[in-house]
Amino acid sequence: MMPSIKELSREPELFSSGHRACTGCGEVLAVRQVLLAAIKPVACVMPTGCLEIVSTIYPHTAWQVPMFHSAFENAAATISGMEAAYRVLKRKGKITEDINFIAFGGDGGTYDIGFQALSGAVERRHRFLYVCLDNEAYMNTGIQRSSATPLGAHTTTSPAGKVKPGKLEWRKDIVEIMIAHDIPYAAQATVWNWNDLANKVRKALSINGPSFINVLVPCPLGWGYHSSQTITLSKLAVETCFWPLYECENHKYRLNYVPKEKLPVTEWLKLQDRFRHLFRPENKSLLDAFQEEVDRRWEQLNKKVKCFD
Ligand SMILES: Cc1ncc(C[n+]2csc(CCOP(=O)(O)OP(=O)(O)O)c2C)c(N)n1
Ligand code: SF4
Repeated sequence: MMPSIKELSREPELFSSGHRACTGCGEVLAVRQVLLAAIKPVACVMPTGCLEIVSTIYPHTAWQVPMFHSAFENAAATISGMEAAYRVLKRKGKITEDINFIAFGGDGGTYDIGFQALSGAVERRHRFLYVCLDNEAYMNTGIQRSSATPLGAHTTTSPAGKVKPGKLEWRKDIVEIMIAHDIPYAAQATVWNWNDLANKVRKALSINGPSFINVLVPCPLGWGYHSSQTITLSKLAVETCFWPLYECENHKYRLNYVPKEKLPVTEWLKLQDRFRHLFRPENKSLLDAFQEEVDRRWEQLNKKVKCFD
């Protein structure tokens, strides 16, 4: 069932080149990987955000599958409506194909503004996969903090300077919140480990109900790094345990990758301009707090894996 690279290499690219994303954009890599792995046919929804702006500049489109652009706040409500209409048409025999529904939302459109639509759609048990493209800020409108932005990050609405040392709060744990909805499948992935992401997409789409995958998508512009380092940064997020690769399937947690040696989180932070100020002596306590929180969450996740085994 799980796709090999040989199998994926034979699949057509359903998100075509010629879009206008920055070089090294993690969002675009994630969409390509998800669409390659998905069982076709698929129909997609995408709210406002970088992905929409770079992929659908009229009269062009990078989407080679049906894609509905929803408002910022209602991607999950839109895909619920599409899925409900599909079920009715299928029951009446007007559609015979099995169609998979996928929504792609940025972290702003998922953790914050589209959250109530997502919560409602999951509670109603629509059959769809929601992929959050988490670049940890509202990138499209100029890098504002979202509830996915990590502690200490410099953004235009949490600027690091004399008044504040960047964002003062830790990020919201959206995967846990989805698990608390009793969702049958929720997972965390990156663009570095394509195999893991492809497996998760296949698994999510095989489930008769809602599923959620949170994909870390580095953003060269918003994070402040060279565009050649997108994969390095998504790998370091995992190797430092800032972004563990795990899934929760029917209440059972599973770690999909355990780093051979857990690297200090500074290895990930030091490559990004948004965290540069944390390395000044006066911000050492914030850097320590960051590491402590990563350690605490990693230990807690490991306990959940054991306890729900
Ligand atoms: C209700 C509403 N509020 C604000 C906006 C303006 N807006 C458009 S895109 C965007 C940021 C999107 O951020 P995110 O969802 O994280 O996606 P990213 O651009 O980072 O991929 C904002 C605030 C809007 N279109 N609709
Ligand atoms: S700003 Fe970031 S998310 Fe937006 S297109 Fe550029 S790299 Fe991608």
